[in-house]
Amino acid sequence: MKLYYHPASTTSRPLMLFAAESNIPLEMQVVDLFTGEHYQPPFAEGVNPNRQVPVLEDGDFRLTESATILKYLAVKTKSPLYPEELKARARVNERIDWINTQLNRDLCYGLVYPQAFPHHKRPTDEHQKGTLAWAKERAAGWLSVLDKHIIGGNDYLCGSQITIADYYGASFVNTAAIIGSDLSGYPNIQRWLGNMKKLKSWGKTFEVVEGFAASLKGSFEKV
Ligand SMILES: N[C@@H](CCC(=O)N[C@@H](CS)C(=O)NCC(=O)O)C(=O)O
Repeated sequence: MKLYYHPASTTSRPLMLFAAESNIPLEMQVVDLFTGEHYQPPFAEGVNPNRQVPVLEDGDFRLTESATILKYLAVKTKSPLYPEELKARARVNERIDWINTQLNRDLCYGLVYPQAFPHHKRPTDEHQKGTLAWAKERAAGWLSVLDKHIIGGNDYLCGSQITIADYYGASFVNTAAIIGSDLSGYPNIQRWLGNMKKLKSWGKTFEVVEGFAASLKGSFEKV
């Protein structure tokens, strides 16, 4: 199987981490988002007209959407990190959907990316300021739900056992570090991320995005 990805991509890192930790042999093909390779043929025309990573190819079967790819890899490898029991699996799916549709929209697309990536910056200062203010308030609300209700006293997003939802969520939540937030207002999230950072492949998976974050200058609106 071949994975098109970029290590600075939030949606690629859960797959990188899961494949590395689970010893899934993937042919790893970097698509250089920083030089716009994803806007050029053959990627843009042939591989993914959405012009985004990640993309998985399993023979002639091609799959986009990070959450779908993560579940596909987990099922294909019969991973214990994606429990088969109906309700346990539904809980994992619920967490992944929540991360992808709620937190991602306001924390990543609303607050972090417009400050970190020039092509996400809004066209005027007023527009940028309004976008950040809107997203900051909502991201704080989602983080509070995550901290108090989803994680609470648990070690992981679905209870005491690590699942693919943790692999997925950790990449998205950790984007706060790009804008210099240590999430100190959210002790349960900090503890959970601390658990995830103990995975042996965490350092290698996150080193590029950490380097990118360190290269950013200026002050940021933070959560
Ligand atoms: N819904 C897609 C979103 C993928 C996505 O947002 N990819 C970003 C990197 S994290 C990308 O390729 N961006 C290209 C760009 O911003 O030009 C998924 O979950 O796979």
